[in-house]
Amino acid sequence: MAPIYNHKEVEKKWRGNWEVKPINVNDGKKPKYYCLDMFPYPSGSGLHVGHWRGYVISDVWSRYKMLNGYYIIHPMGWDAFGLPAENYALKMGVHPKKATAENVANIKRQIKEISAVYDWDMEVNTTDPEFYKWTQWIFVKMFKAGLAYEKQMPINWCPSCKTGLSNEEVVNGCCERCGAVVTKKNLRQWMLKITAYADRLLDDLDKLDWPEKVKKMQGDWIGRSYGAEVDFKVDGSDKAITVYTTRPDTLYGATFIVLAPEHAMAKGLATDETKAAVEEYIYKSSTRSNIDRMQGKEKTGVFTGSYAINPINGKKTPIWLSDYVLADYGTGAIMCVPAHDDRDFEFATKFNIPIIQVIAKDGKEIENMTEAYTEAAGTMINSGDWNGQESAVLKKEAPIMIEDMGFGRKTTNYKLRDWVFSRQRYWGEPIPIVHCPDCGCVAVPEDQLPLLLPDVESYQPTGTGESPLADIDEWVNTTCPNCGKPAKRETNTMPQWAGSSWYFLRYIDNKNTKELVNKEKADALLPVDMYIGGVEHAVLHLLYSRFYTKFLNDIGVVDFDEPFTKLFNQGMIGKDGAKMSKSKGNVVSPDELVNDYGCDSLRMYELFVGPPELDAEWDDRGIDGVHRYLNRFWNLVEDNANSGFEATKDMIKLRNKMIYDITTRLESFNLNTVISGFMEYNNKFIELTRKQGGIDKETLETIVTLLVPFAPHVGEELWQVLGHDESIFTSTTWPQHDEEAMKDDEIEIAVQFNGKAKAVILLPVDVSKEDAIVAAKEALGEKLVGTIVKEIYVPGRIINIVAK
Ligand code: ANZ
Ligand code: ZN
Repeated sequence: MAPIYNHKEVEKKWRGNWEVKPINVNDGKKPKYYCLDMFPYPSGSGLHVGHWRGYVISDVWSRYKMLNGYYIIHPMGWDAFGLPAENYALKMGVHPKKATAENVANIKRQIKEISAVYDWDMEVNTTDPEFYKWTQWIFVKMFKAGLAYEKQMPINWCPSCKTGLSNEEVVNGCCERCGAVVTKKNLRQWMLKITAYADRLLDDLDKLDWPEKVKKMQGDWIGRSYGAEVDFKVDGSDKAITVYTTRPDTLYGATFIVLAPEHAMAKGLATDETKAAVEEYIYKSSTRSNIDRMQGKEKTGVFTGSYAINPINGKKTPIWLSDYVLADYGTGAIMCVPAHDDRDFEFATKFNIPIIQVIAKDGKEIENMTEAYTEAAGTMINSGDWNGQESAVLKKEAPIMIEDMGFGRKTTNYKLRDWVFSRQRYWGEPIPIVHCPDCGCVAVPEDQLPLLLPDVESYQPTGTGESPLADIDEWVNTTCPNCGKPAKRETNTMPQWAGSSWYFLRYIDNKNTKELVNKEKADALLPVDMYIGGVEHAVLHLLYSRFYTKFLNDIGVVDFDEPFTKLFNQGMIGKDGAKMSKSKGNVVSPDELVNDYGCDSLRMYELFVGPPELDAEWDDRGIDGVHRYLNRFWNLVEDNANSGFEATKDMIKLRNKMIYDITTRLESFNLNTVISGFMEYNNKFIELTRKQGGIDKETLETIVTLLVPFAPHVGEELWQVLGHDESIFTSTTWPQHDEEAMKDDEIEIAVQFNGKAKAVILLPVDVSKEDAIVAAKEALGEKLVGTIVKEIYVPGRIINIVAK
């Protein structure tokens, strides 16, 4: 009697074996394959079954690539600086350093339960000085390249986290981390000039094998638009207002001008009569949050009392202020064309401003406009010399015409803003800058990095706009690296994204004290071939990483300019209809499931719950089915391992079909159907084995190999049962299917009578038309009535007999 499947024994044994003899070794001959997980931040709540999902997907993929002859780079590390770690530490009342170390140890233990082939020699931790030395080094390089600069500006401020935030960190007007409503605060900031890379970040999306959805999100975020700036002279003054428009073709329809309340000219346009109202409006807008302004139900605004001259026809147009115009986009001023823009239409209707239609669908003017005509298609009307032109054509030509006429110029605009890079918090990389009264901002010399984060007693955020570091006099007071005079250190720290923007480069050379990464190693092992993680990073982390990589490419650190060739976003696991999270109390811990069913069963069940790219609802009960399957598979192999049975044609056929099906599903990431495929094929093998009295060893070896990326412990154990001493990963390769052997001798063919399906018959693959018709008629029997007028045979598919 063969031994029964005992997951605890098997898993313990193979984990031990893999430690002693690693299965993924770089012999310098194999091609590399870099499969990367988005590294976790070590939170205190630990891993749940939702976290497992992504790690299982990446491990299955890594092991599959190993069996395809690759040396796998499959590292893991900790994104441990920043708000999440610090907020947790504050809540628990422990120093972030201590909390982080504890959490890392805990999560590492939990991750090891997955039995992924991580190379722990490559581990990195963003809070390790040897790591953040290079995070600071990149900043210094950017500073020297003019890409890191100081600026006093109103920035997004989270009153709960008591820190500034980047635009990307503000989601629907709220803090991405804690959900508090974000306000504005005027602060001195460090900025990174990501806008200098806007075009490359946009254009290079084309070369990425990423989900279209994510590429679109990045594209929209960068938001390049082509249009024109048009100068409107202010009536009775020598000043002009420059507006930005993507629709210069509608210039004849511009019946008013609107400035953002923050616009530098806003106050000055007021007349004696309007002064009070204008100032009140400006003040009121400054107290409204951006989200309020964007989503405000009704348009508000105030007439300044001044007029501008539309340069194309010399008409006087009133100048208004309204907060639906954003101060920091375009020029902060717009020309309003109510006939063809929804917001302008609403505004004009509310304030009784004339509406002039300039684009007409079939050349016909709309009698009673009840809404804006927003399509760009149509011919120009009410537009002087432009009448009769196609608006779509004019839209492209107008910027140049305006340039020629001398009142504007062609321009490109981006939604992307420079990156607010400083945080007024303790738990981050100190920004390596010294402020000298004589020399200004001076970078800490590269050979003095890392600039260590000092230990402090009080790391609570101050809320004053200063980081807690500002309180440590002996740290703040230093000398200027340039002139040696007394100077002060920068006390802001970097945002949590600083380390994660480049960590994937460091894994492969994590102990290098001289360089960020050795050039030869980088050439051999980078970039990342497959990146797996959640879709929540579609803009933030992925955009920042692309920016950093392009910069490091520009300064010669790496010779590629895109970090992640392929991207896969796994869906989230939910429970009771909600995202799994500790605060919702719906967390399912893997611990008990691993104990009861084993790691292999849980790995397979994680994939079985649904298409990996979609969200899925967790139900513990399903794991039982996977576990039963593994037991049946185990018994099939154990019972027949040494039977000495010869391969039969049927068995070879079934084996090849399985290779084909599993491989194609795996290649297209249909991982849930891989698991259901295992179950279906297993039943077929059991049935056929019963029928023919046994199963041959090559078939057993094949099906064990197909399973091993998914259930590595069971796979390894059964490989040994089949008589192998070496690990399956080092002693075999992924099976290839044989097209010929897969072919069926007989195929199912549908029989139709007068086009209606009547029967299905089994015929030899190479049956002649005559024989097929004879068989079909036989199958139809009494259903065949009338005089036959046509006999159609579509080889291998359908026979249709037509009668009258
Ligand atoms: C005239 C016009 C006529 C416009 C029309 C649109 C339709 P994107 O694609 O987003 O670049 N705009 C310009 N600056 C703005 C600001 N700071 N705040 C709010 N809106 C602003 O859109 C550019 C269009 O949005 C511009 O073209 C401008 O309105 C508006 F039938 O100008 B348009
Ligand atoms: Zn100095």
